[in-house]
Amino acid sequence: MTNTLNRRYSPRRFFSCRCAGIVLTAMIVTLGFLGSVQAAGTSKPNVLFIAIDDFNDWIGCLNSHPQVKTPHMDRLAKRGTLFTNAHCQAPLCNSSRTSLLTGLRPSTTGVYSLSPWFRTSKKLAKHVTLSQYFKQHGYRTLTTGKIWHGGYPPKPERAAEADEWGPRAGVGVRPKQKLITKPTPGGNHPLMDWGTFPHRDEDKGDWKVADWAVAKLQNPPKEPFFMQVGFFLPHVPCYATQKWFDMYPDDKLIMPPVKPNDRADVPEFAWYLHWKLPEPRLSWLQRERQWRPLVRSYLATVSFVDSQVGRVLDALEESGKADNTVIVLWSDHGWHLGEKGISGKNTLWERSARVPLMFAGPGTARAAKCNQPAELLDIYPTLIDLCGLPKRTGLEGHSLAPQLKQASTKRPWPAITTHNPGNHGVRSERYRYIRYADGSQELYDMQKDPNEWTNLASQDRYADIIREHARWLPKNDATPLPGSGARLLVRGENGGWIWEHELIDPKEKVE
Ligand SMILES: [Ca+2]
Ligand SMILES: [Ca+2]
Repeated sequence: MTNTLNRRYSPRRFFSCRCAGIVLTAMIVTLGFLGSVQAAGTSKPNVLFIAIDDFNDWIGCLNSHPQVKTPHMDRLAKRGTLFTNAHCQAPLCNSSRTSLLTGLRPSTTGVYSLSPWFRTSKKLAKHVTLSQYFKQHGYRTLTTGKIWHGGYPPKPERAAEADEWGPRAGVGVRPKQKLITKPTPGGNHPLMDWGTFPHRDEDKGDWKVADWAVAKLQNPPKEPFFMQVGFFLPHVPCYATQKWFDMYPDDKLIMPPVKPNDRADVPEFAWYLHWKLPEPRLSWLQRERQWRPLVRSYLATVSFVDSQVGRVLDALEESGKADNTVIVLWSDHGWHLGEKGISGKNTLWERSARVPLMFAGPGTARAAKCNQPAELLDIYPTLIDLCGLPKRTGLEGHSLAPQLKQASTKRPWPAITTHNPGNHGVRSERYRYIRYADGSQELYDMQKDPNEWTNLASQDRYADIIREHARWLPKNDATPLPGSGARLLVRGENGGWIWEHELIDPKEKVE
């Protein structure tokens, strides 16, 4: 035995083993060094960041509408991880996007309404946004379509936010007159329109946005890229060509479940969050026989925008860069199509807050579904992690990298949605709790009551659950930034409530 040992570990053999070990160690160190050099250079994953506007959870992979057809987004979900319980931080374009792109809650930024541009705030003038952070770490930043809201950033400030700017968001070709002949409530807003409109798909704003992204992917920059592609549909006006409507025959259309008098157990204050809007309420849609056409048009434009996502995904595949590109797809908030008696957003219910959110590419498990609560706010720190950039302090979201590796990993935080100071929805795995600025509240058991038909907040036996959710409410509600206006709701000096700078008359009839 001893001999055998001695033979095996003779000084000569030991020496040669040691030599090999040293060579091996040196090789590992060298390779490691090369690896870190590469990580600092071209081998960093690219990012394809796809935003969709006003897109609720009617996406095939979430099974929220039995008829919706979104084959391209569904295939992306299969390539990566889908978050089935993801929520926006604000049910409105400007506030939601500002939150996601700054990594800060609306209750921190004071951006609650459709204005202002957040950089008008002294505190945020130098705040490093998501794309700026990537630029600081060697990325080429490209952006097209609707990423920020409306005309933001103002033209002179664009170069500071991204290196290359493609076409801005737009409806594209439009009919000479609105297709809906009866004026819509609240001033017959030109965007409040929908229907089959004969034109070429190529003439749509979203087609042009996809075109630009495809061209860039065919000829990508030398540096790793951070490419933002923002689609406008299914935001109103929901125009699509006949072929998209043919996917949803009118006589077979399944309408969303709506309960009569659903708002009987909802605080009156909830109306104040969407007090006067251009989006018609259900009563008008029913009276004018526009409910079905709106639902059908929404579905048709969802399928059209899905096809544009497909064009961009195909271009990424063809570029050969798909395996080294992190893809994230999200929507800025949901949209009601009759539920709770309204159309549009501006609510703290699931229909307004829940959004599609999925990641694919390096660092993400394939064909995975995560039902932990997630926030759009999490996108910023998640992308930092997936791309190996240095961690950033001061962000209010939490990286979803652990859930992307293992979808069942608990995320110990609920998802919080805020609409104007003091109004918050807290979504846990099971419940949605809502607290309004006047102190009124709602609680829904989302497992037993996914349509949020029964408000449990007044039942004593839920007091502990309410307390548990209420402790997550943001502690400070930032004062709205100067220049806030459209969709702003604040308390007046004399105790009344002020909607868009006008005192609400509580006696005014809501229908
Ligand atoms: Ca939006
Ligand atoms: Ca109800």
